[in-house]
Amino acid sequence: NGHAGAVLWFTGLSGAGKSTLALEVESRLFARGYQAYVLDGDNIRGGLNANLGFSPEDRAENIRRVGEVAALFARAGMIAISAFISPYRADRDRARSAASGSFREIYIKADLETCESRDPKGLYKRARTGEIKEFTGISAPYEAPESAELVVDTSAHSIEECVQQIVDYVQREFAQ
Ligand code: GGZ
Repeated sequence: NGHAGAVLWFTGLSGAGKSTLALEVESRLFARGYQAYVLDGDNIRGGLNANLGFSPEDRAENIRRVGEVAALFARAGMIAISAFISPYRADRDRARSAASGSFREIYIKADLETCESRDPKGLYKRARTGEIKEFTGISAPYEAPESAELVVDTSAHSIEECVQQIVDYVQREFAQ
């Protein structure tokens, strides 16, 4: 484990590709000898953050806890890959402060129309009818990053191209 610890903080809309890219980047990095681990809704919202929903306050608390956990992973020498919408700039900035110098914000960018047309779980449809309230991009805000270290556009590039872009970036920033 010759590399320094780091936090790769993915942010983007539901359906932008955060989890897909995070899991693929994790396995590519692992194959190159990095210790990488994905934090996402699947392993955080079911357990540590099971008491939180999607109000602005709960999202802030969700991101605060994830930011602290990701910082601990980095201090343990790992590459933590966080894949949450994290819609509020102030919450992302707080996560950055928690991890200090090892934090890199990666904007997984896709326009709302693209995300809504993908709609893999039918959530946008349910948000449009009002069945799901406070849905990011429809009835809740998303504050796009203004100075992300890396922007990956999944509506313009294939998954494979996006994965490669991120892995190349990590190898440049956090050499073995
Ligand atoms: C946004 C929601 C909502 C609402 C449920 N708004 O695409 P998904 O389904 O699989 O991932 C989304 C996930 C968002 O959770 P996060 O922890 O990443 O959000 S945040 O960072 O804002 O705390 C989506 C699903 O949960 N989901 N309700 N109202 N996404």
